Amino acid sequence: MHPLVNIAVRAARRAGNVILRNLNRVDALTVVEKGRNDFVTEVDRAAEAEIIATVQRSYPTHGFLAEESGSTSPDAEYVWIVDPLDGTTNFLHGFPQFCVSMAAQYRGKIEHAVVYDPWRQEIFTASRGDGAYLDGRRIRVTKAKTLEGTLIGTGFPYRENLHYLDPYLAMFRAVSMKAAGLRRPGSAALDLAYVAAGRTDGFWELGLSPWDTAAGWLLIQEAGGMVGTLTGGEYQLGPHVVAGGPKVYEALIAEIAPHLTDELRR
Ligand code: 2AM
Ligand code: CA
Repeated sequence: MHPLVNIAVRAARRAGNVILRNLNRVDALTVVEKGRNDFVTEVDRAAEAEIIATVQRSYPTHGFLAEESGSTSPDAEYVWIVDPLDGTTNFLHGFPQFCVSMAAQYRGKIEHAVVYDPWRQEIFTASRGDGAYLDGRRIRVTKAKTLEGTLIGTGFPYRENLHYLDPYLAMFRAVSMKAAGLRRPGSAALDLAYVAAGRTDGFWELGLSPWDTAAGWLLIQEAGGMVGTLTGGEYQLGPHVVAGGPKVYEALIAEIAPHLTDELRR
């Protein structure tokens, strides 16, 4: 395992421990809505601080792009793209589907990825050119040739992405006519890791952030899959993402493309 991945695994496990420790406290706080939201921010921040401190202890010059603290030393050779708690809504409800996501960029290119599911204690890792792994065992995307019989992950638009709901529902209708099933687990980084592991055949979602997709992107590429834009263009950490094994990826683009608005095409 590459030394950077080793450190990232350590950091992600520590963040995961922060998250799990606080999961019990969420139950006690379900009464006050505002309190709950503040509390999540607190957990996010604590997990993120743990990650940054762990990486910086070994690599003091590395920069970060993290969901809570934003961008620090963006011009550093190595920049970590970090989501300390992906699946916040799930976490808040005690719905056990959330993760820690970390990707290491070297001169702008993602080279290493770690996604950690603290509930199941599953660790997904990848380094460019070295394959993708789940708990140290090699993983691969599925070999499905068409959407028939496939299980496809997705995410519904919400909050500031609600204006995508109509085109999204048209895509949803088209894909559900062909696939065996659709799932909306609620943690994009983990959803992408599941594509890499062959647990789902493909995935698409609109309106994501770089820290939701950076690690999953490399995991899927190293697992033999494809990640791209809604028009099948090269993915560059933009908000809309389609992913899958090569054939399923193409099939998803074919179902999605007819429903794109001008905004979604960009
Ligand atoms: P989060 O839990 O870290 O917020 C669920 O659809 C996925 O979308 C999750 O990975 C979630 O990450 C992400 N997400 C939630 N709110 C978002 C927003 N306003 N913009 C972009 N992504 C969001
Ligand atoms: Ca996220």
